[in-house]
Amino acid sequence: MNRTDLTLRDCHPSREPLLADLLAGLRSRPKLISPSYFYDARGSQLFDAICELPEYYLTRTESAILETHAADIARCIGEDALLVEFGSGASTKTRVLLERLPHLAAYVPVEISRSHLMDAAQRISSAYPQIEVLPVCADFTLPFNLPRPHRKATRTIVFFPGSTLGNFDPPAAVELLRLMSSIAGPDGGLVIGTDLVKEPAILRRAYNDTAGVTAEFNLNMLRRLNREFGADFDLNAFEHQAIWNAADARIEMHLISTLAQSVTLAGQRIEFAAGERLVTEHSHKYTLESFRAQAVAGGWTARQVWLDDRGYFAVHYLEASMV
Ligand code: AVJ
Repeated sequence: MNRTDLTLRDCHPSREPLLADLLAGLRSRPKLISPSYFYDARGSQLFDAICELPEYYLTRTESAILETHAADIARCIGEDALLVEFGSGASTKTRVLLERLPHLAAYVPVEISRSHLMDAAQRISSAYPQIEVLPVCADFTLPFNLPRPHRKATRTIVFFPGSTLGNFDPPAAVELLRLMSSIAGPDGGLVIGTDLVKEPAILRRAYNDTAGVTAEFNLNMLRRLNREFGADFDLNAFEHQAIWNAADARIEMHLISTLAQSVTLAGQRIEFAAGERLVTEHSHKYTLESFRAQAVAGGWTARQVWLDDRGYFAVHYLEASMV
């Protein structure tokens, strides 16, 4: 199959609401930027490098769980399903499931970065020629329509690995889980990865690596704002910080302004006090119970869970709740 055989469903949002959200965040207290801004081309590369760091156990641990339990997970998904991956990126983790699901009706990667999406869709489609690949370019936090596969699907399964749910504060996480349940429908299923609460030192290390890649990843957000929104952030005047907020069970990534300064973004002036923080990410950590409670609120019932030996990470299988 060549590239032109893949039809893209394009629901990419326009720039205007993005800019309005961005400015609103920079005017709030504390100042906030959505972690979705991390993932430009360089940010995506830095994130890939983070996944290889000795301190960053998440990716490695989740992949091992998926590999060890692939047969069980595939059994939960069932044959002839439509597999919809939210924030599919390079679709790396999906392969272990696709290996076990030769009868899948179709694989639908949903990804905001069009180039990442089309590259990955192309590679998956060459590696699994018997599986129909239907890429959707969309912001997965907003409703989008599923493409229709050639072969009728028995049910829809949402795949959301990576503990990306942790980037959403509880109300937004519940809203996203609801959106997933409305997309999956009444017989739908969800396979989702969640990072677990553990020894704070282990969590802090994972976001404060000695090689400084996470710091680079965090600061790269400012570089992106400079390039894409005509901002003038001085990257030398901000410092990476990652703290464990025990009360809210989350790692918070901040950029600390090392001095009083004013920054211009899209023609708007933004003042920073010395030591003021810009919050770039919340990464919530769950217990099995805290996740299940959130899932119930989002319209899902937990059916299965798989953990690694150390109990660092969980992959859950859930089914849409009866309403
Ligand atoms: C992709 C959201 C799961 O929260 O661990 C990695 C992103 N941030 N290092 C995470 C991230 C800093 C990551 N998620």
